[in-house]
Amino acid sequence: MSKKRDRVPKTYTRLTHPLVRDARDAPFRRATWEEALIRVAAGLQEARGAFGMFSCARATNEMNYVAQKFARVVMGTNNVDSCNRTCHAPSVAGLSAAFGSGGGTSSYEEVEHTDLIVMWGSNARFAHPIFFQHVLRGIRNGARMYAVDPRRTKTAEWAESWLGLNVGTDIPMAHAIGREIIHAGLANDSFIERATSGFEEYAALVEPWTLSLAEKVTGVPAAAIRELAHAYARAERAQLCWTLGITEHHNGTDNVRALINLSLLTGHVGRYGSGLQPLRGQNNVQGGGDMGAIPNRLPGFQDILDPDTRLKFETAWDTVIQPRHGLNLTEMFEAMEEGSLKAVYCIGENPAQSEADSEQAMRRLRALDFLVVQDIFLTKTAELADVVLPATAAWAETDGTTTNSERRVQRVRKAVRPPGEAREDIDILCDLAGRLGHDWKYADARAVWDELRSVSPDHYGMTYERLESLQGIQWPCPSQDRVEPTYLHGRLWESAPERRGTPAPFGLVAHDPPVDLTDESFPIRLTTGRRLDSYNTGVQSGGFASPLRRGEYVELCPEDAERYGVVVGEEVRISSRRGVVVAPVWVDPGLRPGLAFMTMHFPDEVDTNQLTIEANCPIAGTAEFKASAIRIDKLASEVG
Ligand SMILES: Nc1nc2c(c(=O)[nH]1)N[C@H]1C(S)=C(S)[C@@H](COP(=O)(O)OP(=O)(O)OC[C@H]3O[C@@H](n4cnc5c(=O)[nH]c(N)nc54)[C@H](O)[C@@H]3O)O[C@H]1N2
Ligand SMILES: Nc1nc2c(c(=O)[nH]1)N[C@H]1C(S)=C(S)[C@@H](COP(=O)(O)OP(=O)(O)OC[C@H]3O[C@@H](n4cnc5c(=O)[nH]c(N)nc54)[C@H](O)[C@@H]3O)O[C@H]1N2
Ligand SMILES: [Mo]
Repeated sequence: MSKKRDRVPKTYTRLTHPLVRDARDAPFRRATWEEALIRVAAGLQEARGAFGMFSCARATNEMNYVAQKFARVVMGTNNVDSCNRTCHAPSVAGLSAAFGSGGGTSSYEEVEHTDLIVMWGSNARFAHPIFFQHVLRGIRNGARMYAVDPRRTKTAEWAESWLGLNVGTDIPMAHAIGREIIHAGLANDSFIERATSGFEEYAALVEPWTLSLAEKVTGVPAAAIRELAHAYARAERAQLCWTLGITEHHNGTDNVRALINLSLLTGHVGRYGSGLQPLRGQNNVQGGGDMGAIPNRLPGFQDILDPDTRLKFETAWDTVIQPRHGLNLTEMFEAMEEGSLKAVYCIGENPAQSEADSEQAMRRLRALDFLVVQDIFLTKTAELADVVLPATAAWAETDGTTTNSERRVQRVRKAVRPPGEAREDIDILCDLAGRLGHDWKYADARAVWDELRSVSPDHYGMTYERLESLQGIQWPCPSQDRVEPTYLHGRLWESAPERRGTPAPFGLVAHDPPVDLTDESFPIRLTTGRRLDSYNTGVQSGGFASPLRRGEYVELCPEDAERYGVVVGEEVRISSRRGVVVAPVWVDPGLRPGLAFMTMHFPDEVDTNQLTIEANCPIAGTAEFKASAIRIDKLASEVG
């Protein structure tokens, strides 16, 4: 066995005191909080009009509420966003376009009481293990499961049928399923008639997508596509779950719309056990968006373009809110390139390693006039900063709430004393707000939450007492004396048209293959994602050896390993049109010829994002992490 299998990934040291540098190239030195915050206040003061904030999807709702308020009130900008941009922004955009609200429609328990579970572009066994326990219970209760994923993942191993499609062919797959449902007479005509719009156009759009054409494009046998179509349409109740295999594409929002169409066609939405579940990424990425740490929405997912909504917040916050969308994370990086964004306040994000085309991202971060990073570890992004502020870890050292993928708000509590001089994110933000002329006093997290409740009708009914006694509450929760159904959009099933509300439109979306084309020079399709044993850029999960984790490898199917003459553990050079990395080979029979897989978990050892392409979904701003074109070369042949 190769020694490399025992590599221990980089250990990050916990930040315990502020760091500053005296010149751009000077090393960090320890500073007092007073000195560090004076510097940050000066840097931000200078950056008015050219400022952006990255907020932390691992931190609490309360912290995200204060962070977006800081951007909007103290800095006068809507340029505030988070890693939601790199993962589920297309889900939020697609669901909002169809139903007017961006949340997943069902609750976890519903997969236990459903007849069919479709896991589409989602490796929940690895990435959502708690949710997957509910899935397993559903299967035990008799539900059938289908997996649609280019790789035969651990999730797919539990499925009745695995549809191993080519990367980036989800729209052809969905359209062929839609066409088959229509042609087989399995569409839910009465639901379509009452609750949707645009069916005729949709039927015409999918008409060319015969099963045999779909087989050609997706690589999945026609019979398997037909079987899924019939199973989904015939099921009494069905849950369609998707994640990044759908969203991390240059047309991620279109992909999401194509899946939503299937629920509209069959009526699998708005009922207990039937719905749509985009399983969100980081523990509080749902909450971060709900709290307004996104450029187009105020807290409670309220529309920033609506004058009455703005007025409500302007009154509550005694400020003027810019009547336009701010820049999202992707656009902020573009604005850095143009020079119109000069300062960034980065809280609990590591974009130097998590952005697609990381060389480019690092170059842009380096070119900023002022970068302040507030984190619990000295990340690669923090290494580029002018000032580094040590925060407490939300999940064990802070009081507050977080919101999971089923929209459930739950309490988190301070259980551990933070190290050194680390301070809570909210405390740091309020201190800075004070230095910049805004006297914010919150006695505790609950005071922040109560302010949020006063401006967000969907959260109004969730007092801390109720959150504690009910062990979490799902939004919407407008009333203090009842809880709403566990699923959304029941209105679509109302018989009275006025109670049914706006019909949900079919999304008229067309197939558009990945941007980074494979050709003779770059013949292999690389898709990237996750493993059970590691977390994102590895900052929080690095530093320990485990028999479970293997460090970074480029995974190939056995046939390709043989074709390239490489064996497990052998280091190879992996090149894309953007960069080159070296990593050892792993052989995974769950892959298919022409398809390789790498993670994003060990960027200090192998920076996978040097290979990925910054081809962004124009609606959501999410990059095509799931499809780049690469070449693999033996290292030995180079030398020889
Ligand atoms: N253990 C662990 N859990 C995590 C994380 C972690 O780092 N480690 N990160 C969290 C975060 S931030 C997120 S966003 C979630 C992500 O959770 P997931 O989205 O489930 O994770 P990924 O592995 O990125 O991608 C899911 C699947 O998409 C498939 N895929 C790739 N291309 C395509 C395609 O074109 N079509 C289809 N249909 N499928 C495709 C991949 O083969 C992969 O199995 O996980 C969260 N949970
Ligand atoms: N190749 C490839 N790249 C990807 C993806 C992919 O599938 N493939 N997926 C993308 C996705 S879905 C995501 S979400 C991003 C993740 O991208 P990032 O969010 O940039 O990466 P993380 O490693 O999760 O960084 C989280 C940071 O938050 C800090 N932190 C944790 N808790 C707290 C807290 O309470 N307070 C503060 N202040 N800091 C805290 C951690 O120390 C860490 O530095 O990566 C994206 N990049
Ligand atoms: Mo994510």
